[in-house]
Amino acid sequence: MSLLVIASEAHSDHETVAMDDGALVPSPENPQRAVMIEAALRHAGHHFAEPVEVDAGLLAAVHTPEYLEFLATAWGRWVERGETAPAAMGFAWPPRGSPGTRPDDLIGQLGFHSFSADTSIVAGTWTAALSSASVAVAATDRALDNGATVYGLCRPPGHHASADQFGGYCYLNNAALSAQRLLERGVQRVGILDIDYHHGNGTQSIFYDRSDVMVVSIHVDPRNEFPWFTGHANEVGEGRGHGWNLNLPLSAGADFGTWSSALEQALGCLEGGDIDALVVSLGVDTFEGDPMGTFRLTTPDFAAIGRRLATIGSPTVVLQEGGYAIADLGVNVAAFLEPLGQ
Ligand code: OKP
Ligand code: ZN
Repeated sequence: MSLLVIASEAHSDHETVAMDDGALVPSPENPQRAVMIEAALRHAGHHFAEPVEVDAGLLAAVHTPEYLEFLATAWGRWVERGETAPAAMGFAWPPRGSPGTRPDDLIGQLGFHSFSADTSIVAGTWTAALSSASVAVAATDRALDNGATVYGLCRPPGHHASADQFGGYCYLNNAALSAQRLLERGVQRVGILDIDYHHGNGTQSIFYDRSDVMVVSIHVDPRNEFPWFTGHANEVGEGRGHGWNLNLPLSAGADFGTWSSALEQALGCLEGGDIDALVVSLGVDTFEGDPMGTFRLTTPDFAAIGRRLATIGSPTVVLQEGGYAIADLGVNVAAFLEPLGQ
C-alpha cells in the first residue's frame, strides 16, 4: 500500500565531520542515507512531494531566537574570521553550575549551543537543517489534511536538538516542530513515540514541563551509550509535565521480544494520555546490522512495528531520525512504512 513521502534534495551539501573515540572522521550521518531511503521508497511505489519552507514563527515556538540566529549565521562567521578547518566545532562547553551567560565570540557560542562533538557545522548545514524541518512540518500538514499517515524523510535528524543546542547529528528538532504544528492547528494533545536506538534528549527537554505533548521513548540504557546523561526511567517530567514523559531504557543487545514488550508499554501510556495525533521519531538504528547499535531487530520486525502502529488510528506523522546500516537502511524504512499506507 502506498503513502505520501515528503522529501527534499536540499540536505545534500550537509556533509560533516564527527568526533568519534578521539578521532575526527567523516560523519556516519551522511547524504547517502537519504539517497538510500528515497530509492527504496520509490521502488516500493510511494508518492513523493516537496515541502514549502517552514514558518519562522513555528521555529521560534520551539527554538530560542539566539539559537536560530546562531545556526543561520555560524558558517559565514567561521569563514569571515579566517578559519580554514572544513567544519565549525566548539571545543569548550559550559562547566557544571556555570551561570549560563552566552559568549560573544563564535568559538564560545559553538560550545554554548552544542552538547556533543559528534556534530559540526559546514556551509550546507543551515540549508539542510531548515529543509529537514520543512519536510517535517509539510508531512504534518498533509497528515492532518488527509487524515492519513505521512512520512517525512528528514535529514539531518532532529531528536537530540533542544531549544538551544545541537548535537547527536541534530540541529532543529523536527519531531518537536511537528508536535507544535499539530497543536497550532487545533489538535488538543499530541503523542511523540521515539523509537530510535538513542534517547531523544532534545525532544524530552523541549516538552519536559508541558502536558500538551506526551513524550515516550524506547532506547538503549544511557548508562552505556550516547547521549549518556538522559533517558533514564526516573525522568518522568516536571511541573505540569509530571507524568507526561516516559523513558523505557533497554539493556544493550535487546531482541525483538524485549523491544516489543516495551512498545506495548509505550502504546499503553500514550493511550492513557488520550492523544489525538501521533508523531513517530523513526530511527532504524535498532536494526541487528546497525554499526552504531546493539539491538537485534530484523527487517520483518520493522514491518511488524508498522502493522502494530497502523492499528492505532490517530493521524500519524513518521519522521526519519537515525539508522546507519547504509545497505539496509532503505529496506528497513520501507518495511516499516508498508503497513501504514492506504
Ligand atoms: C544520533 B541518532 C559512535 C559514536 C556515536 C553519536 C550518536 C548519535 C546518534 N562511536 N555518537 O540518535 O541516531
Ligand atoms: Zn540513533
